[in-house]
Amino acid sequence: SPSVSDADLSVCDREPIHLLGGIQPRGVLVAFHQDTEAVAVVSANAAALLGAGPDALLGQPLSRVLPHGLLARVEAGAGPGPVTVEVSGQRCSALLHDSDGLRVLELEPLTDEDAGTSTEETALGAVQRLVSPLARAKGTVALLQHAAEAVREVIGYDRVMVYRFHADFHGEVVAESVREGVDSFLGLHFPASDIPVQARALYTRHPVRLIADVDAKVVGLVPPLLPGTQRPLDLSGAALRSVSEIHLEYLRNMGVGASFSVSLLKDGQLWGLMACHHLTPRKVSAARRQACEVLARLLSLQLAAEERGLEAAAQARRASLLNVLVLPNLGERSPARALEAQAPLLMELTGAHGVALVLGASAGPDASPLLLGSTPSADEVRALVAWLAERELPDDVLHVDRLGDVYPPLASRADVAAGLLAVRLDPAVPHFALWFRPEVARTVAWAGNPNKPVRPEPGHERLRPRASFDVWREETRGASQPWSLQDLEAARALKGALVGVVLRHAEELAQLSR
Ligand code: BLA
Repeated sequence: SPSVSDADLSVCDREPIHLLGGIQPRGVLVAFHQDTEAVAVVSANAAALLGAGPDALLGQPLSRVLPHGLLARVEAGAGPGPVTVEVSGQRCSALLHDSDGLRVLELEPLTDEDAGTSTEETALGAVQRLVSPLARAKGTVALLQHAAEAVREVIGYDRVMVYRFHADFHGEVVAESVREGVDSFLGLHFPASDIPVQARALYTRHPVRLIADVDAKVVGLVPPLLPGTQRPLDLSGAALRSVSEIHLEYLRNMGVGASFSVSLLKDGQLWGLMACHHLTPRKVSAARRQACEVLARLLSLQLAAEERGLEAAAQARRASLLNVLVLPNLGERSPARALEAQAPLLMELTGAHGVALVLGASAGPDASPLLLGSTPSADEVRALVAWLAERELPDDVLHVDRLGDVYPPLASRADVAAGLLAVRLDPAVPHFALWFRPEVARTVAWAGNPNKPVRPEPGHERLRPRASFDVWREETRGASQPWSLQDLEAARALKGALVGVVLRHAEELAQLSR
């Protein structure tokens, strides 16, 4: 089996993807000094558009290299958006940004599809197409679905996904639009290492990237290192930036010919990506990319608002759950029976798959705990409670997402009890409410093999992206989804309510569980 260690994966996190010193061949890059306009760096393919190669161009004032007035037009262009210009008889989009103290101009010839209309028209048309369905969408899922469909219409890709990060930065495809006959990735989960930490940081600052052809040959920069820094030109903000070879291999392994992605931010944090695949190489013009960026910004704002609404709704739901759970019990002759009947609510309260209530004399050595949903056996729960009773529990709560690490007797029961949220209900006697969660690997559909399996060839020591999946599976083995602050709050609130019930009915409970 492929052997990929954590060390290999930390290499991924360290690859300086903004300093790879190359561009994709779909355009030409020229960096020049702001004051003198002297060309300082140029891509090796410059002759294709500029009529002369790096040797002839370096040190020349850019105004002598470019058609008359072109640079002024680009500089006058509105903000960071693309401007359409004509260079060597080809209509191109021009983008300008600053890096390493230089101005960086990127020229990309337009495809026939886009050459007929102005950049502004293309962008405006796309934005209109993208925005109007958003305004009509009700609810987050519908919103994301509309966004995926609209983006697919604008860029013409085979598969457009909304990829959402979880707290541990592994991700899930939560909405998708695919061309008929193309495999769906909807609902699949991918490990955090598929989009390493420096890539996530870069994508937070620069929201759009296009890999128009995963097999395109990288074009080098001349000179390869800047004299001042002795490093390649920083391409963080460059649209033509070439990408990590590891990632290209990953895309090829998935059967993808082109990849385009746009960041979704919430309160300045990376919330997810619109991740788009075409099965064969396909360009997306700068204008269409910009339109998608506008969509992503609007979507992000709307998502943040929806999320706040959802959080409020979830709060309200928990509060009403507590009322349903507790109110009848207060007058109820048989609170344990009442709780049993409400098992689904009790589990929903904390998002658990099982609950054990150890109340009254059920905590005694021979009594049976009340077990609801997927839990360890009564004997295992009794032993666990005996262990818990000996422990100092800050605030009367223990929550772990790897129970097996702190309590080895249940290490082999990650199928039901990888996660434990325990609340001690009474300081004097060992009364507990215990919520259980199974290990993550059992609760999510992970994408170990979304398309083609990757078998490392013998003697091939390089890290294979799909092999990272096995590492993740190892990492998540024995671990549940972590308990959220809201889960803990809900458990504490239930404790407050249950304590009253327990005290009132201790005697009756004791009889019941005998
Ligand atoms: C980048 N990885 C990315 C990107 C995506 C993914 C979307 C952004 C670049 C792009 O738009 O293609 C991952 N793509 C996915 C996922 C899905 C998808 C999860 O469509 C699911 C549907 N990748 C690995 C491993 C490494 C790795 C093991 O699997 C490291 C060794 C690296 N991924 C990696 C790197 C980048 C990346 C370095 C940055 C590429 C760049 O921008 O230069």
